[in-house]
Amino acid sequence: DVLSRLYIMVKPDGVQRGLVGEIIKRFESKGFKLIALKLTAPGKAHLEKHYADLKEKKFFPGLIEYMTSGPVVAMVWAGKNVVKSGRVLLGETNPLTSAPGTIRGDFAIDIGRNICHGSDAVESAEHEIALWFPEGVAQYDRAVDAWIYE
Ligand code: DAT
Ligand code: MG
Repeated sequence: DVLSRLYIMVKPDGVQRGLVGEIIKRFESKGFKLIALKLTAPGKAHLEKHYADLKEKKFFPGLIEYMTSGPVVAMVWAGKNVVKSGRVLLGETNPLTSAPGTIRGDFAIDIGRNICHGSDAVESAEHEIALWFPEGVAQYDRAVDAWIYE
């Protein structure tokens, strides 16, 4: 993992429930660097691409319907081990087994309303970043990095 990039998406329920700031805050406070951010409402075809590996699952149609029910907030975070670390911040797929202190553990109940997406590996993250940010991401230095990384 080491220096990598992570695709995070506040799902329609997270946006509706006013949890965008809360989710951004957790990644910001941790020390990760925000390199892309947008509110967007893509159609069915785009979300079917995003969740292509789940298209045989019985919950797939419901998942796509939910994901197209309102705008999402798409973002890219960069940092050391950001994929592994991001999955920890997010919690388990099922909020029921997500520890308190995690995003899903603190703010969600149902698996089909788990408020936030996070890439599960470095390769899928890069694939998702290309899908959601074809325009590219920002590149900038942060003076504070010297106080986050040894
Ligand atoms: P994650 O979002 O933790 O990476 P995933 O990639 O396996 O989990 O699934 C994507 C989303 O699909 C997940 O956030 C919620 C939904 N989902 C997964 N398993 C499900 C299930 N058994 N029933 C209903 N929805 C499910
Ligand atoms: Mg996944």
